Amino acid sequence: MNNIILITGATSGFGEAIAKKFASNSWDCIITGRRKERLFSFADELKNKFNIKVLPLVFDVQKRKEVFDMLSNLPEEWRSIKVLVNNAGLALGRDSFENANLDDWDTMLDTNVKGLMYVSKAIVPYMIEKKQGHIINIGSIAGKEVYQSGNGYCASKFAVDALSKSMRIDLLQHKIKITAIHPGAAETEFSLVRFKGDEQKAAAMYHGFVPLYAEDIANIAYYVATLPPSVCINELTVTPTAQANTYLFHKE
Ligand code: NDP
Ligand code: 8X3
Repeated sequence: MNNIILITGATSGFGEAIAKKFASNSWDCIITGRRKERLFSFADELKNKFNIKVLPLVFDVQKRKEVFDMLSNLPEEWRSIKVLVNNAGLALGRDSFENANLDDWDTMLDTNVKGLMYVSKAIVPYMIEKKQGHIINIGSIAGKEVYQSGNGYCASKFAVDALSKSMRIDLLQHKIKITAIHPGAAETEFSLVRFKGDEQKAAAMYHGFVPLYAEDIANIAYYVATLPPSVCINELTVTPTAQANTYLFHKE
């Protein structure tokens, strides 16, 4: 029987790359996202290319009922989830505190924090029952140090850092590993979403240096997930070589 991984937010960026990485190593994948067409065609691609089983589930991690309706009663053959990657998330806007949009704050906190909590709460019972499990939370360097006009996004990712530490303590007795991966600047759809479709603004984020790519994070996720059962990487912060912290880049 293949190992099973569940990845939230697998319709683009890190989530998509993580699914490909694990699928190419014969893991069966539960993949989620809101964009149904993309998710289903990606599921077909994974099945055809890697000859694995894929369960695509369309739901919004912000919606508590949807999360539990989808995940609480998984078919028996999908319940032995070995790895959960809490990846679905976003930034919206980059405005100074006094100008920030309240709806953007709500969406970021509901998605990045409450969504991660709901999904984890729905999946942990399967892990407890099987006495195995590894939860990988995708945080951010923005959850380790703040930056100008990062207010709501930074708060949401600091919460992911806190939750990762808290889950590690509470779930220790169940032998569930918790790893937080905190990436720096990575070229995905992230900035396009943050700047609400403004392609020029999004592209400008990555001018003058080589950013991280989704595959870099996928390789790291695969490495931490395939260490011996007795070894857990608690957290790691990974940046492009050209990035020293949240605001200092060496651009050429
Ligand atoms: P992308 O925008 O490429 O991917 C985000 C994914 O999250 C999509 O699959 C999207 O799917 C999903 N998603 C967003 N909101 C929801 C929701 N409400 N319900 C379900 N799924 C949702 O960005 P990244 O791959 O870069 O981002 C992935 C994670 O990495 C995020 O948590 C982000 O904060 C974090 N991160 C990104 C960095 C970067 O520089 N790119 C750096 C550090 C951390 P869909 O729209 O189909 O629902
Ligand atoms: C994404 C990285 O620095 O743009 O989490 O916030 S940053």
